[in-house]
Amino acid sequence: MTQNKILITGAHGQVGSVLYSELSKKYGKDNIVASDIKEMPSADVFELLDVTDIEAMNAVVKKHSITEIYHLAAILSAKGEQDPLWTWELNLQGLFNVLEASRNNQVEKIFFPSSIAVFGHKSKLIVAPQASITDPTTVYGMSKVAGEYWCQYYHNKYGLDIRSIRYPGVIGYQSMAGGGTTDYAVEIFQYVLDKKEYSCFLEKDTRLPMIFMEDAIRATFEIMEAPIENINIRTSYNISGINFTPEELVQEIQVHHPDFKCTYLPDFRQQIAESWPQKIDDTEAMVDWGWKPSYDLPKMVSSMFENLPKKKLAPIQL
Ligand code: AKB
Repeated sequence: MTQNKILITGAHGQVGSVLYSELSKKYGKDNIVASDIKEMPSADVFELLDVTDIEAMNAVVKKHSITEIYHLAAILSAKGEQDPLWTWELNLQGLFNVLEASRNNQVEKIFFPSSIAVFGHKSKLIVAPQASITDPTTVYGMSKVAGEYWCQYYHNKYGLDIRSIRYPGVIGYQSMAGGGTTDYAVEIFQYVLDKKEYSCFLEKDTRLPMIFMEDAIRATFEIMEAPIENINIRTSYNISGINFTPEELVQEIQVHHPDFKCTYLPDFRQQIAESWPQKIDDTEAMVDWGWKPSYDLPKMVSSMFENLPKKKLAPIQL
């Protein structure tokens, strides 16, 4: 059996950076090629890579004889609204380049993260089913819906083994979120530790699906390691972790820090959040590849406080 050589795009980002360290533990640092448009001193093998540049993408895949790609490079929902055309270009051209470089260089497996941003007002927003109307309100969501179908198309037409998850908002102590609508649930913890009041950009009763980083990474590994015959959905699987409102999160934080205060000053992200589901139905992921979340809200908040003080969150700029 040949050793996997894994390329991560967007390795500097919130999820990419944690995937980098977890994949390094699993396969050895020498076998993981981190790439981003910003240097990453913690990576042993690093490539400065603009995913919209097909020649550069092909060159990196060839140079390292890449067998798997985790394509994390993307502009998220809130940031994406500041420059819709560039968001579309980066998110879609970046994906096309990954798909083409994979097809032309015998890459065996690809991971493409989709998002709860694929849903919209016409979707069932109390609990979004797997097979749902998708009518996204953001260019990020539009790029993820289109991306899901392109992944399915490359699987059907060229046999590429692309696997995908619709991530809820990801919350972790390892890295700062950047550019998303669910970011409040990460940022708030740094304010607690700095003993500062937090002004939340969503209304206190806006319920959204979220997932703790450990669960998100485990789900990613589980879908990537599942036998190929178990992957029945080639667009993207719903996965569910927790769901809560800002007010419920604040109440749980106050169990640990009773003096913590939060005010609510909704901005444009409120409209985006209102177009997303409150919960998502992940029955297919459970049935097909055994998905099961392990963190509820109290366990997640406790873990954040156990781990955060050791490491101040370094803000990530897009
Ligand atoms: C965002 O808020 O844009 C992301 C996501 C849910 O995909 N965290």
